[in-house]
Parts: sequence; structure tokens; C-alpha cells
Amino acid sequence: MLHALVAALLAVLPLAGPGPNHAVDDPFTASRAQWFRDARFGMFIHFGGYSQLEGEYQRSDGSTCQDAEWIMNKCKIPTADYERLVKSFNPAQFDAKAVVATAKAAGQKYIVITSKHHDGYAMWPTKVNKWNLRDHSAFDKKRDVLAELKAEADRQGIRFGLYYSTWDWHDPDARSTQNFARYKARMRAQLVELIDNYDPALLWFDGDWDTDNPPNPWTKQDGAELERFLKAKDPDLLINNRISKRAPGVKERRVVDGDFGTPEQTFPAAPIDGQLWESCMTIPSKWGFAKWDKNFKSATTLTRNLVDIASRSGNYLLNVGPDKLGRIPQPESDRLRAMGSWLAQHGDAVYGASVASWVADPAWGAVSRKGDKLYLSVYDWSNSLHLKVLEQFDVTGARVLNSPQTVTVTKAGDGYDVKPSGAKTNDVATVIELTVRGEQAAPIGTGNGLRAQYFPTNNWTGTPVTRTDPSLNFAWRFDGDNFSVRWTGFVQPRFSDTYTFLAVSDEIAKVWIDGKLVVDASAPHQARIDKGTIALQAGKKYAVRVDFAERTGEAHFKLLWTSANQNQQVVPVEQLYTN
Ligand code: FHN
Repeated sequence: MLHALVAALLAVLPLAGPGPNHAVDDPFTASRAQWFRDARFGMFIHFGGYSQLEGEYQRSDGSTCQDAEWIMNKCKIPTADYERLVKSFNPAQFDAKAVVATAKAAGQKYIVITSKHHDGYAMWPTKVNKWNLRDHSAFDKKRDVLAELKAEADRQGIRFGLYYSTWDWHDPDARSTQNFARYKARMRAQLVELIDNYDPALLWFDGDWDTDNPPNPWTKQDGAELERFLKAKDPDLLINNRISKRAPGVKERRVVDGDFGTPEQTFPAAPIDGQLWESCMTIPSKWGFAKWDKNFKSATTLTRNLVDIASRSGNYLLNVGPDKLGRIPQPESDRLRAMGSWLAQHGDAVYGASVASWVADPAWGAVSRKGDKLYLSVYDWSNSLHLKVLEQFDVTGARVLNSPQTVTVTKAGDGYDVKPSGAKTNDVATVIELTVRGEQAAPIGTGNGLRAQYFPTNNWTGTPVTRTDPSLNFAWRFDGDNFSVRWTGFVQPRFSDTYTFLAVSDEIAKVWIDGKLVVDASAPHQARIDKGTIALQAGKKYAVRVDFAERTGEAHFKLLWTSANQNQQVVPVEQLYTN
């Protein structure tokens, strides 16, 4: 009743402030994202109608054109011819049990499979069209590979995710600005089918760039609406940032889109500011199967990539491309198994581990941290393993994983020298575990948030509406123009550290801590992140003031913090006080 009244009021009142607040949680701490933060390693599967072509297309003039999942587009295959070739797709040897067993053996904690790639071909019996594995193939009409994989993933305790391309080369309405609404309705219907039938933990969107080949009318607004629709349907869903749309010519993706960032075929040198992240990568060069694509990365490279990624608080989504019969190529499963056997003995350095901000990145390997343990993954084994210390800590224990050898740790120069007594235990990475004692955190605070004043103008004038906001984590998006907010109160750190405050804003923001202007993003700008540092004492309360203004377009504001002892997160309610 009350809801209906509020909705009716909102419909008639002009918006003199932010619209209905699509409050988002904080993926850095939200319980729905816990599994993803801990998992660190997943299997990507590119499998679709293109797999039938095995990376090669014979043109009518006898010449050959090569590609993989992009073959229809790159080789300019006429739709009718592509449909003819895919008609004989019969992945009869797709064995969900074996695929999940391979992921398990690799030490992977989740799977993301292409339900529909850019060629528009659905890998499940969609009722939306006939361009799918049930209706357009030579495959057993009783089988459903997504259902088989989901059931097997559940049985073997692996999270299940689905890739979906918003860009579509096959549906004529998908390239037509005029008819795009019809395509969007079909897309939504397909996504409802996917959620209802396969209950994915994660949706991995793709196709967020501007292009004319064929045109891609998808917009940021479309992405925002779809994300809101999907989260209303399943609030626990994790959604990647590619649900949005990049502006023409823009390479970078925005920090405000989705639950996590998606570097591709690369990974960053440090944690990404403002976002969880997952790097996706191939084992050879292509994503979909191509019989000529044989330049496989070594298991050592892949394992070290995973360790590097975990030590920067990211996830590694490593791709396999099943062949036309549905089998993961042997060189790919061989490498996955090799990674799994290393992980079986050294997984502590990866699962649930994240950046070790107490030390500098060493030249000899990578360091990750989990609670009171530092994991030194040593790629170059030598007698001079030096740790440069950035934040003081004591070492109370040291051992080499899976080895009886002893380890001496001595203070030296700007840190510690670490000397194991014996030889490396393997050629990929020998892991030394240090038990450490750092600064004791001050007790969790008892705050309830900051005092908020919402002004009906974009310059903090007029009569504000006042309330208490538990944390500053807002994605108003396209709702509400010309308003401003001033938050005031106190912030209480739990560690005596130099804190970095990160403000995600669109379009004007300033942050003062203890009277010092820490973030000054006062020139109007689109969604971006700005940051500044200040040294704070544990348990002490510091005055905080945040000014945010929105003129037009999208509106976002988030306030995060991080320090040597504090992993990145939205500043939590307990540490914010109105007085
Ligand atoms: O074009 C695709 C490509 O085929 C593959 O699916 C990758 C996976 O991240 N994403 C796209 C390019 O960004």
C-alpha cells in the first residue's frame, strides 16, 4: 500500500533531487560476491556454432579463410552459408561430467560458458528463435548442453556462469536502430529463459563496443536498464562490466559498470581501483576452437599468471575451446591438469588470497596475503630472496610448502632476507609461507553513517532534505538531474596507516578528511575515479565532509578506502559517524 503511494507520488512529482536510489551493495564486501572473491580461478568455455567450422572456411573460389569464433564476420560468410554449415553441428561427444572433472582437476572454482556468442547462435533450446543448438543442428534433440553442464557443476560443487553477447550478427533487428526494441525484447526473453532454466551465479556479457560491422545500437542506458531488470530478478547475480556500452573510440571500460572489471588477454600490475576484477585469457591464441591454432602457452606461464593475478586481488578466467564434437583439446586439458597439480600443493597462495600491501612486488616472483600468512611464490629460486617492507610487521614463522627444509628470516636493509635451507621444490613456483604479525586492528566501530543533505540544486543551495546515509555507495545512473549532496560527520580508521580515499564520481566531487582536501574532482567530469592520501590514527575520529553535485546525464558517487592493512572497500557504516 505504502509502496504504491510512494510510486504514485514519484510519478507526479518533478524530480528535484536524485531519483529512486538504485542502491548497490559493495562487491568488495557483499556476501553474494564472497565466492567470487575467494575463487580466483575459473574456466571460460567458448563453444558455439562456429566450433563446427574448426577455424576454417572454404570459399566458393576454392580459397581458404581462417578464424575461430569470429569466422562468420572475418571471413564474410553469407548468413545462408553459415547456417548451412552449422546445420551439421553435432557435438555428440560433449561430456559435461568430463568437462567439470577437468575444471576440478585444474583447481578451478567456477565455469562460464558461452550461451550465445556474437554469431547469435543459442547453445540452449531457446523458444525465442530457431537459431539454436536444439532446432538448428544435427545434435540429439533430447540433449541440452547447458542443462547437462549446470547439473554436473552443481553435483561437483562448481559455480556456474553464462556468457551472453549483446552484439548479434544474426538477428536483423540487432543492427537496426529502428527495430532495436524488438531485438532487446527477444534478448530479455532469452535472458529470462537462461535465469529460469539454468540459475546462473554469474552473467558475463560481451559486445560492448561501438562498431559498424554490423552496427551495434546498444547503449549505456540499455545496459543500466538490463542490469536493473536482472538484479531485480536475481539480486545475487554477479554481472560483469560489459553489460554497458563503450562510447565510440573509447578503449577503457568504466569503473561504474557491473560488479567486476574484465581485462582481456592481459592483467594489471596492481589491484584495480574501485572494482573487483577478473582477467580472461586464452591458452592458444583464439577463444573458439581452430585446428591450426597451436601456439599453446606453457603450464608454467599459465600458473604464474594465476599467482600474479591472485597477488593483485584478481581472478583468472582461463578459456578452453571444445572442438566440433564437444571435446576439450588435449593440449588444453593437459595444461589445466598441470596447473591443478601445482595448486593442489600450493593453493593457499591463491584461493582467498589477495594483495600483500605490506611488501613491494619482488623481482623473483609474487607475494600474496591471506590473514596472518604471506605467501612468497618464488619463480627465480636464488639465495638472495629479499623482501622490501612497506609496512612494518614481525615474522613469527616460516616454512616451505611441501618441503621439510627450514627457512631463516633476518632483518636486512629495507626489509627481510629470506633463506630457505634447500633447493626449489618444483620448476613453476616454490612457495614460502611466512606467518606474520602486523598492526592489531582497532575494534569495529559503532557508527551509523554520515549526515546527508540533499539539495534541489546543483550547487548546494536551497532547502535540503536531510537524512542519514549508512555508506556512500550510490548509482543513481540516469535518474535525477540537477541536485547536490553534502555528507558530513566523522570517519574512524581501524589502523594507523596512510589511507588512500577513492571517490568514484560523475560529475563533481570533493572529499575533505580532517579539514584536508583529499580528493578534488571539482571540474565537471564523466564517471571516473579520483584519489588522495592522508595519514590517520587507529580508533581516532576525523571530521569528514563530502560534496557531490550532479548537473545532467548519469549520476554516481562512491567513497572507498584502502591502506597497507585495509583491503579496498566502500568505507563501511560502522566506521562512519554523524557526530
Ligand atoms: O569478441 C570477443 C571474443 O570472441 C571473446 O569472446 C572475448 C572473450 O572475452 N571477448 C570478445 C572481445 O572482447
